[in-house]
Amino acid sequence: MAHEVVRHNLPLFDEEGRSATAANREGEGEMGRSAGGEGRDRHYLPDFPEEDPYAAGHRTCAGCGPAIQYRWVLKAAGEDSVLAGPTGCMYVANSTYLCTPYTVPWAHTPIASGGSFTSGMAAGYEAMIRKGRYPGTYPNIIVMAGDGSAADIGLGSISGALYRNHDALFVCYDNECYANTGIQTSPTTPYAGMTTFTPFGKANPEGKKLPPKNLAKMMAAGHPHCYVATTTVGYPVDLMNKTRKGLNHVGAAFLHCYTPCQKGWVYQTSMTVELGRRVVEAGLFPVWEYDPQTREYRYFHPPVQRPVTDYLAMQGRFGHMLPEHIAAMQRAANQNWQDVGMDVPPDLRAGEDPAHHKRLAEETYSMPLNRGVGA
Ligand SMILES: Cc1ncc(C[n+]2csc(CCOP(=O)(O)OP(=O)(O)O)c2C)c(N)n1
Ligand code: SF4
Ligand SMILES: [Mg+2]
Repeated sequence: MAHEVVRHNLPLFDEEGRSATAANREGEGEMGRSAGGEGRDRHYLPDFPEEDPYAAGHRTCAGCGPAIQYRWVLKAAGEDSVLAGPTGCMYVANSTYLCTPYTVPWAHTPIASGGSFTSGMAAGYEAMIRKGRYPGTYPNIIVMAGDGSAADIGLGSISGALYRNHDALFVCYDNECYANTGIQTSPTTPYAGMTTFTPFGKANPEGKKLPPKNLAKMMAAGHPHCYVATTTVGYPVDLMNKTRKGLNHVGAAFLHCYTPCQKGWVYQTSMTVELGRRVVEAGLFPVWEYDPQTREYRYFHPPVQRPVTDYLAMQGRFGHMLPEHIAAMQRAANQNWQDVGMDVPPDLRAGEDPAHHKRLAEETYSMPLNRGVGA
């Protein structure tokens, strides 16, 4: 007789009533375009669980965005979780002989096979529970792959797992480069982002010439039966709720999370979470979720809309940008604003003209003390 597969149903965190911190109230802090910035911290100050299945003591860089994301995802998932991690910083920096920061089972996979390995774990737990060989509840099965893995080398195996609809959460932690091997370009590296494979110079003054691959939209469009969402380390409750929604969804779920890499992007280490908000407020990383039931997208409309320079000028990887490159970036951001159903304010529209800009290194912007120092 087949045994029933019992699944977790994780409660969501309350996102209401978190509209302001002290520095976020009218007149008390610089909040960019919207006076007072009401709602900017809507996803902050949560009553998070105390458990930390991703414990302190790992060896990632100070301010590492992927490490922050790992911690929030695992806090949301809890102790009844099993993990896989394809090769990348979050494998290499987190595991040495007989030592990992995980308090839950974790396995390393080759960079190309995060999806297939995780499919096997999911199918194995289903089969063992059905046959009565595993007495517990179906665990939270999670793989967290870098962008080089999820958007490039391992894209096929993750797409296959989504297509077959294995009951697991597939996360791409996106630091917009192949970080672990020395900051090479990946498909999600933004236009003009400098990496060791996209240096700027006379022939290529902007560095990277191509726009980033739209990984999450591709996953939603190509696997419409899956829960798909984007989030950033700037919005912890949003990140944790989308983790839980993905885990509660019976079938495959994909989460694309923006996670700054201070080594590769060259910014002040305390600015990781700030970048996670600014990238959204600059219109460069739309935050949304796709509901496979209704087949609709729900877009987050940030209360602050910033010029792209407010984001770019914090990072050394963009320090070489010329006026025409900044204008091209503003055009891309304005297109995103329209795509998510928001108006483009006149001064952001004016920013599409190169004459509106100086070289990035000379631009004034809203946080001059935190200017990147050059990659
Ligand atoms: C098939 C294969 N090609 C190349 C490598 C070398 N390699 C190890 S880690 C890594 C970077 C992975 O980048 P990403 O997935 O974005 O993770 P990150 O290092 O940025 O955390 C690469 C290219 C490998 N391990 N396997
Ligand atoms: S190189 Fe980047 S992704 Fe890797 S540990 Fe350092 S900050 Fe994190
Ligand atoms: Mg990466």
